[in-house]
Amino acid sequence: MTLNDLGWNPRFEAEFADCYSNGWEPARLIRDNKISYGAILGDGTEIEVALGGAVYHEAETDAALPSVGDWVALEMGDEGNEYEAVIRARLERQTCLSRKAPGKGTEEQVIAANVDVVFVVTDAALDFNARRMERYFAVMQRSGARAVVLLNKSDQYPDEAIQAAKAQLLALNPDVDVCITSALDSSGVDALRGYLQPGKTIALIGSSGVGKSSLINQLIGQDWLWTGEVNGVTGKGMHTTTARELLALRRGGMLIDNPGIREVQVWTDAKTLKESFKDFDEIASQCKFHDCKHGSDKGCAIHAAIEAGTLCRERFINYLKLDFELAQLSQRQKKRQLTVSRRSRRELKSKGEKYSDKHKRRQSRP
Ligand SMILES: Nc1nc2c(ncn2[C@@H]2O[C@H](COP(=O)(O)OP(=O)(O)OP(=O)(O)O)[C@@H](O)[C@H]2O)c(=O)[nH]1
Ligand SMILES: [Mg+2]
Ligand SMILES: [Zn+2]
Repeated sequence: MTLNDLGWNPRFEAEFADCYSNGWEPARLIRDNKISYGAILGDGTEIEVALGGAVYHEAETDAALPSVGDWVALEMGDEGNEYEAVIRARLERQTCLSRKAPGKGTEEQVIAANVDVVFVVTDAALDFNARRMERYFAVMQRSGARAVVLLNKSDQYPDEAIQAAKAQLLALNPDVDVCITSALDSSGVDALRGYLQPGKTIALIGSSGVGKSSLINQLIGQDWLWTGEVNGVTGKGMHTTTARELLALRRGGMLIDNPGIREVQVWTDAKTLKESFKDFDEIASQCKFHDCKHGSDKGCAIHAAIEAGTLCRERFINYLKLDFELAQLSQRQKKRQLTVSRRSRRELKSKGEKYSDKHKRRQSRP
């Protein structure tokens, strides 16, 4: 195994020049153990590494901390240390798959770094949700990775249902690849092998229980990962994946297994959102007024298209929802910045008061 097999390229090599002169070694992070990380070296050795203080302190947000898929510079430790090496730097991400952290926060959460292809796993009916897929597409558009949707569990659905789901996906995003698979009878799995190229990283995402770990087991030809029997009562997998993990395949390519995603919160900006709704923009440009709110405005082309059946009403509503979420997110971010700067001003002020108090006292001394 070489660094290139793990995704190393001339851009990383150029960025690493200074690190080499420090005697550091490149490695890719394959597991996040919360207090330590798993890393893989160019020769394929896996080691446990600790996060260096400087990298931790320089990270302004959680998203800036090293994540699975990141390339890092390691200072190798002496034998007998608790960790075999320490992370001294994280290289710039060439692509980054992230979403907004769940809940009311405004933080970006990194799913995986330096990913080339994302397999979004769903099925033809039970898990399938066109609105959720739109969110995935928005997330992926921003990531820089190529999107492939897997309609898994094809053994459980009639062909008509599968073809209908596929047609719906292509209507939402004509550029997406759709693959029909079954991890049970391994049909369609061979077609996925084409994406497994030396040095290329594939991340699998999707709801819990859709078969991400089962598909990976099929692809690597071993029961490597735990997969879950779905509990009949709770509907949840019992051996559900709890941590993301990067697997480097001996015959080339890498796969990242992820825990099931419950909510796909969009971490994107208005520009990217617009790109994922290009067709919508084209229609909107024909509205009579350029600042049309597509509400009850006169001469609204969006409404005309919905009436004529050329634009899907649900898609329009979803766009408005996403737009609203983004507006709220940016408002919360602004508010946070405001409170942070207010707080630091207050701290400065109180420091200043303390200083002038001391000063006064000193002056009043005889
Ligand atoms: N019938 C059928 N069952 C499948 C298929 N793929 C997976 N399963 C079953 O679905 C259940 C969940 O599969 P997993 O591979 O654990 O799902 P997962 O997406 O990794 O789930 P999380 O780790 O919780 O995110 C297991 O019981 C699998 O055997 C398939 O193609 N057909
Ligand atoms: Mg799993
Ligand atoms: Zn309009």
